[in-house]
Amino acid sequence: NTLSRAVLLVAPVIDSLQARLAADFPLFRLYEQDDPIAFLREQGENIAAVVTRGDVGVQNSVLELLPHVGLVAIFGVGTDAVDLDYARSRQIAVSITSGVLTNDVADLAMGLLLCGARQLCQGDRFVREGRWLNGGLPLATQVSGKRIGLLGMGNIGQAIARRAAGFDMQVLYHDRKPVEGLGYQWCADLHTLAHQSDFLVIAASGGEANRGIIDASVFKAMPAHAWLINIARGSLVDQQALILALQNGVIAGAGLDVFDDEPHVPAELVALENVVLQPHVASATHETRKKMSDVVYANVAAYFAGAKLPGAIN
Ligand code: 8YV
Repeated sequence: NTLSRAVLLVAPVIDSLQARLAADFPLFRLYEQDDPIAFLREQGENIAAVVTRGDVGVQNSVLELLPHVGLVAIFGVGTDAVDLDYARSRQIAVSITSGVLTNDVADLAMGLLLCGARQLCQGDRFVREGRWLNGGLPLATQVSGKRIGLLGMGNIGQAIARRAAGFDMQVLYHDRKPVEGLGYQWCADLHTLAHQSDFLVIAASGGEANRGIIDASVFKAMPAHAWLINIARGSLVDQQALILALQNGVIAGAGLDVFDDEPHVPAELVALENVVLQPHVASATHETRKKMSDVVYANVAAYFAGAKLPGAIN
């Protein structure tokens, strides 16, 4: 029965991956259904694997209607939108695309940091709007030699730290415990890190445990000249507190690739000159999205072949 090999795509992923999956498996697209619940009630028992994105995940209410599902393959590394305890209780494997997007995400973190501190977007607008003819751009903030504080020292945090070292930056970090074999200075608590950072960069996982940990008290601990960079998840930041901190000069600026309620970005953030905004694109390069697709496909194929999953996390 071929339908027992059906794959459910919860949210759109890159076309080439959809085409590959559709060529080899019956593929259902949940996001195209007018009535997703009615669709799941009808087709749910045929679905053996779910493919979704890191930023979307899959709700338990969907998994509950898939009695035979055994895999959730995530296009991305974030597992915050999947209830891992529930998946474990149902013996549903969860796979991610670890490793392949690390460099791109670290590149974008440095890009946001440089763009913010060196006013690259302002400079671009300044030239395009013909304002150069009437004088120069206000002075920017130096990056080289400054202190970068990383919240999270996993693969992505370490890749950012290596890049920052190339800018002669002093690297500090906070994580649950010091990461062995790294020469960077570990701070036992987030507020100490915030206090000592010229650039505070969030490279930690989302999820309930970290929800809103970058709050008003953290902004208060940061120096007034400091920048916040977030390439992780919007949920880690109290977005309203960030807006207030930016409006009131509590911190100097922010470079953000992720938000609370994507793709909605509050008008208050859009109105601020000292904010650099990106539409969640840290892993969005041709090269990396191709590798992510290959990993997702490999996990789905391995699952149906009864083989070991290359990206399993549980
Ligand atoms: C992607 C991500 O943007 O890895 C993640 O968790 O958030 C990103 O790589 C997303 O999963 C795909 O759109």
